[in-house]
Amino acid sequence: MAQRLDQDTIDHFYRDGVTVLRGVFRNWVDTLRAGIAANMADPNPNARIYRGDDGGGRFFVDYCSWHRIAEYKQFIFESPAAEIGAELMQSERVQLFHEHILVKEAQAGVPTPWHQDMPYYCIDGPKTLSLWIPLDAVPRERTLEFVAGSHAWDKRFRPQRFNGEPLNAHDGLEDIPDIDNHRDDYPIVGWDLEPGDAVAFDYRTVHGAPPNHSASAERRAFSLRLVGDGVRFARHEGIVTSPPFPNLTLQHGDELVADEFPMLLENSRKIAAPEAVT
Ligand SMILES: O=C(O)CCC(=O)C(=O)O
Repeated sequence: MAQRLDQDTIDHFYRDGVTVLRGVFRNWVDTLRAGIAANMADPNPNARIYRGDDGGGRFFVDYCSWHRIAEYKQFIFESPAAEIGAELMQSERVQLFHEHILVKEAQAGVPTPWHQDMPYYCIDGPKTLSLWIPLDAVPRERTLEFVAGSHAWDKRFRPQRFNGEPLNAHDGLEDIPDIDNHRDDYPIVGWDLEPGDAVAFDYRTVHGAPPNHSASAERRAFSLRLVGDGVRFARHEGIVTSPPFPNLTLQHGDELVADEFPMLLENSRKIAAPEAVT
């Protein structure tokens, strides 16, 4: 398998827990835009819509639709995402965890609060990757931002819904620090992005995004969640996860073997979509 990423990019991902990949999904922008349009026309019952106090555009969030949205399935199984995942995670296996779409319509006055992804999830393990793919140009002032190096803090912060409600009232986790009021204390990074670029980050890296104050431009993003070698199912009694994956019968510590999480690549070999979902 030909190497797609240079060593500096891989080193950057390991050092900072985040890196930018320019143009890697340029040929998939139309497919993903069509998928998001289909998804927004037919959302899951648990899709969430957040609105700011000023009555501007919506912040639309949905996930786990890849088995019913043909364009998502095509992207997941046919794009170079799995190969890129193998290189960045330095992993023999790349498995789908899920996809997540995050659309901030023009004038959506809702920030994405600072958070880590890992504490929301029913998994644990060393090799994780989100590929956040913008489908509109995103200038620096409204891009997704990261605290460089926070993947190595050895912390798990309390997950909250994007309106600030905690996901679990009593999870024993600590609150995320007030980064917005102490921005100078943190190494915050973010990039101007073009459609089809991707920001690649570890599930432990702290990140957040400002509202979309543009008068007319949407900010559509497709976030692909991949996992690599050594990731296991993690169930904590009484704790709600997001996504919830209600049909899983896995036990805490099990390997992540379930139809929800198809293998995409193993030992450099790409795996086709399972028949049941093609
Ligand atoms: O798109 C956003 O505003 C947030 C994205 C995010 O938190 C994620 O992809 O994990």
